[in-house]
Amino acid sequence: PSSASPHRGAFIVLEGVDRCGKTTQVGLLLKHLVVQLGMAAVAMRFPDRTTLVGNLINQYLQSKSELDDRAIHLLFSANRWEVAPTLKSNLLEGKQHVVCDRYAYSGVAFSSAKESLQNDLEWCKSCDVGLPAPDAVIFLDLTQEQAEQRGGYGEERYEKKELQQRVRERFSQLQATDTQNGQVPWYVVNAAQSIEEVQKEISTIVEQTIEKVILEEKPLGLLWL
Ligand code: ADP
Ligand code: FDM
Repeated sequence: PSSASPHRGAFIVLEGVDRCGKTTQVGLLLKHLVVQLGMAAVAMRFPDRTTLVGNLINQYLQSKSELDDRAIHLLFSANRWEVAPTLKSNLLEGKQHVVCDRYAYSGVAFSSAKESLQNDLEWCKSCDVGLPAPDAVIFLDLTQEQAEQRGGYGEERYEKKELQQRVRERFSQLQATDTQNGQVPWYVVNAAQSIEEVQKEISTIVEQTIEKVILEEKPLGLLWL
């Protein structure tokens, strides 16, 4: 890691299907950056269930309320927009690296995996256009079959086999268009490895990303613009 003083923090997003290990890895990565490397870093996650909008999302995910597919999609997006000022301020004023558990990619992948929205990928994306763009998306890749073996699977609304399989395909599609546009680099990590192996791969990617952001004085990008 560079010893140069950062002009801003790097924005790292971890994505993947449910149970792929995002929560585990965000915690380990944060510890690595803060404790081992002495950097300023914070963790964030979406949905952020602590806000008013997040509360509505939480009720929906726990099947305590019903909402139209477009309405819940807009709430997930609104949840990012309401937290975006904090996200930006962490990166730009606080100069802290942000390690984020899920982002707009989950938003589009889950909504557009639903039958009612399967032909509306562009509409799904449009709500999140212009949000802060990540400097790297780390995709923890795990098959639905492998995810199902892990603890706690099936508790919430979206933890169903067919939907999760379509979600995984949508992530691939989003990776392909991001790669074509050349704005946000994606890194696919095999999440079926041990926790330590996954962590090692993630740390390497993140350290390289941070170095690039600092050395090239990379400005914060705008998502899908
Ligand atoms: P997510 O946040 O993506 O849903 P979690 O980090 O909560 O995933 O992990 C889901 C479950 O799988 C937890 O019980 C966790 O301890 C376990 N787990 C996480 N990473 C691994 C791994 N590499 N190998 C085996 N089990 C794992
Ligand atoms: N999810 C998450 C969405 O459907 N749209 C979104 O924009 C986001 C951020 O919410 F099934 C889904 C993905 C997952 C559920 O996520 C809750 P966590 O990571 O389990 O809290």
